[in-house]
Amino acid sequence: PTLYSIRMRAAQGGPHEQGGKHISGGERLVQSPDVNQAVLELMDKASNHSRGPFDFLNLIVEEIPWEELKLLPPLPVQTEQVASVEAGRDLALTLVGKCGVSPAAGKLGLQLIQSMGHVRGAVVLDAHTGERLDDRGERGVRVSRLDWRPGSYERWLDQHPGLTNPRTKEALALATKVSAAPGAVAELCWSDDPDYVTGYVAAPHLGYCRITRLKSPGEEHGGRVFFIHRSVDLDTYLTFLEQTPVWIGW
Ligand code: PML
Repeated sequence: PTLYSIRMRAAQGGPHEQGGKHISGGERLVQSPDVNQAVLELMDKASNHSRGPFDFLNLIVEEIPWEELKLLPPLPVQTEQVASVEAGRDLALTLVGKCGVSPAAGKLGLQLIQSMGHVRGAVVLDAHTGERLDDRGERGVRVSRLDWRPGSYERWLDQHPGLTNPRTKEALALATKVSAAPGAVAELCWSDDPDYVTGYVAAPHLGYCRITRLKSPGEEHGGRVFFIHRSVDLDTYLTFLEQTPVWIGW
């Protein structure tokens, strides 16, 4: 079979480039017999999004050489129950700190996500100073060309029966790729979905640490921050996130 990357992004008010508001995005990496099904699932994802309806949808299907594909096992997962948003954010700061993010950079990361509108992608920050390092502006950095290896998510779910939410499926795959990037220090994320308040900190040695409250219900701000070592070559880092095809699994 042939390997294909499928990317979807949907907006309202025209294409993103012409000021349309971002509604939904999705990434798949599947073999030729599964392309139709994956396209349908991405269309469903865009159509059922709470921010919808969209009036513009962009879909790209492109062949990927098999020899470029990397296989990464998913990060280990744990869930920390916290009693309040404050406790959740304090814990997030402590965790990113353990991974090598300075207190100042950690606080900047929290503030940034707290103020993010409907940014499509992530923001890359220097783990030491908190300075923004990517040049992607409003658009942010989009992690692309990743998916679970066929059968692996089902195996993972057998071992984690409580974690059936599709958000966890997607976020764990993404965080696993982000943690494997050269220079990665830690990632901090919570959703911009006003009904979903669980977020996470992920990092190479920490794993994927879910935190049950990182924002208040009804809050529409959310997004992702990637903390990295300043010494890493930014082009190498971004090329890995945007271009290197990765299957999550075994
Ligand atoms: C989790 O439940 O594992 C956290 C998922 C965060 C999802 C972020 C998003 O979908 O925007």
